Amino acid sequence: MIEKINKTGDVKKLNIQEQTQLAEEIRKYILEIVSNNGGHLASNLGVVELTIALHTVLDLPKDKIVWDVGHQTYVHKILTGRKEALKTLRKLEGIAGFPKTNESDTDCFNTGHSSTSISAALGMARARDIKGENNQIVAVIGDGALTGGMALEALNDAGYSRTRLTVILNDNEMSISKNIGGINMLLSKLRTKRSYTKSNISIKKFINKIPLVGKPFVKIVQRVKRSIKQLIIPKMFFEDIGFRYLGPVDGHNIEELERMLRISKELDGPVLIHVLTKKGKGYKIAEENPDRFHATAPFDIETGKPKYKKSADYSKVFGDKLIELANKNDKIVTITASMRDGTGLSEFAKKFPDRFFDIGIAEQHAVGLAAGMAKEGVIPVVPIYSSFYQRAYDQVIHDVAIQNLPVIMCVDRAGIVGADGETHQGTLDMAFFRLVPNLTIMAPKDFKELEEMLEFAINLKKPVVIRYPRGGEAKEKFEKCEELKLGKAEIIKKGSDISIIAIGKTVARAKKIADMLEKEDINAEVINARFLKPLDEEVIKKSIEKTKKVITIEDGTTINGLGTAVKELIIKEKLEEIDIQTFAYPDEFIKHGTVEELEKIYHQDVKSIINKIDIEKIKENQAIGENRKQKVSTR
Ligand SMILES: Cc1ncc(C[n+]2csc(CCOP(=O)(O)OP(=O)(O)O)c2C)c(N)n1
Repeated sequence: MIEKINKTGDVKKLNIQEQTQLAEEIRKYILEIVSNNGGHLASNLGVVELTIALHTVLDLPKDKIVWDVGHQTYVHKILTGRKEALKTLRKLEGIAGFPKTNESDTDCFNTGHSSTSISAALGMARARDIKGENNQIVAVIGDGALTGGMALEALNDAGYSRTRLTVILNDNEMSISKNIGGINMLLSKLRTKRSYTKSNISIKKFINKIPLVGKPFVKIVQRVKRSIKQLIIPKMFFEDIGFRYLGPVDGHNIEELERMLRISKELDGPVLIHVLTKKGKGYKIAEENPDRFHATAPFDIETGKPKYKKSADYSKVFGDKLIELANKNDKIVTITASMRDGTGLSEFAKKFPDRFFDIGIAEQHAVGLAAGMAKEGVIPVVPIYSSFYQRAYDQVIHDVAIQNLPVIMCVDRAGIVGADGETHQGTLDMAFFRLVPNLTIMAPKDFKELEEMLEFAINLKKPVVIRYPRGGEAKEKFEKCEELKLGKAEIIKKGSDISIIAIGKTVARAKKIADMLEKEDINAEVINARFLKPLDEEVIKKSIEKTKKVITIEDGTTINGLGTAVKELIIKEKLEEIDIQTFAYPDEFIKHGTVEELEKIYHQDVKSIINKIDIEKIKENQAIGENRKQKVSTR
């Protein structure tokens, strides 16, 4: 059947049996690709039938599907003319792992972060109504994403406004790990009920039989109707806030799904279809380990084992050190916004279940909650990926920084993350955190320094940001390490020809560049800034005054990072005749590719940086310096 799927709409030509067979073939196809390229497996295997049904009932691109998070769109991509191209999934210049409007007109809205789909779909529905058009707008959102504040804000607005819109709640009981929280409790009650469309019809029949005599009786009947509904569907949350609730429906039964979608098409106002799916469906190993196969590196299909050995990474070092510190200090707690494993907290969660809080995909709440805890003397450590910290910016400012509360904000996946692309790159955090008064901002050059920074942050009793990258530490080893002091940089290597100032993972690059320059008889001074804020102005100024030539290297944006801070220092201190080059990512969104590929493309790798250093000029300056020295000594 998959041979017959070449362009948008081809799936409509298949009957239910053929579509059922297609579902199995698509599963195999996706399994093959993800086992080679890595990617989001379990969520995609779970939505095969749902996506087939959506594409059968809707007319894309006239009708629109907004996919929440967007990690589950591989099936959608196969059904919209990208079957062959999907083999390049997540590769540089290949198909993106998330919806991209520039990839296909059937990708109506870019996503990557959670809980945005209902707002965007409602916006499109309102625009449709303003323009007087009549197309279908559908948001597909998971039960995990429904725990995010933005989704709840949108439900509130959509239900009240009565705008025509379909929300498909793809309920697989999982976020990345098991879904938890009050919304999940509500859904678990609904999951076990008979399909509401069936019971709804019998309620109607029953009520229609009651004779209506006078106004008071109408009120009584309405109340009776409501309480009968409450009896049959215990928590009519969605109906109560203005949605028509349909379901629950078996998300692996294409016929049933198509029937529900057709019903929803006929209804006016907002409709929510509750679809029950299984994460990892059809691949037993993923069904049994849906969290491990949520997002996976390349793996062997037979065994499910990763193809390449994973080495220690910053998240694990962070998690292990946190356990060590928590053993000594029972005030330390940690909060995750649904990223227990990704942020290295699995062991902590097992060891200290009462001091571990998974609060759903709710970064704003995570930081607000931490602020409350810190106010009352508990020490909250909040690891969140860099790009997801964007969500909690106001909480960092309003709840934490203004009150100078000691919350330790650990920014995981800082810098370039690679294959997940522009929505997930962590290049902006230094720029946006640097703006915030009262924050101390640090970045470690290696694992050991991360451990030291974490301990230091816990003792500092102030709001602290520690940013560290995805993956492992660089190959460069640093023998000795200066003691960590607030606002103090570390001089890794003394030199007189050029100052190389770096922060975080780029310190290793700075060291390598200095080693290479040494071969050209250029003596570089290498400074590990350690603190973006407060910057060690004293050490940096002294070095720049000596060398007159400085380069900065950072895995952030050119705007408002280390390079900017050093330039500001040069201006403030009126340092004259300084030649400065800053290496950082340009003012643009960085697409997907491997970290190494992107570093090369954006000229951030060692070779590109060396190529941009004017070695001849440094040698000229050396010669001038030598002449001056000689003149002084002969005088
Ligand atoms: C703001 C934000 N925080 C965290 C994530 C990481 N993340 C990606 S998918 C996911 C779980 C989504 O669960 P659900 O919506 O139920 O979809 P499923 O994968 O189960 O189909 C999380 C936490 C994200 N994409 N965006």
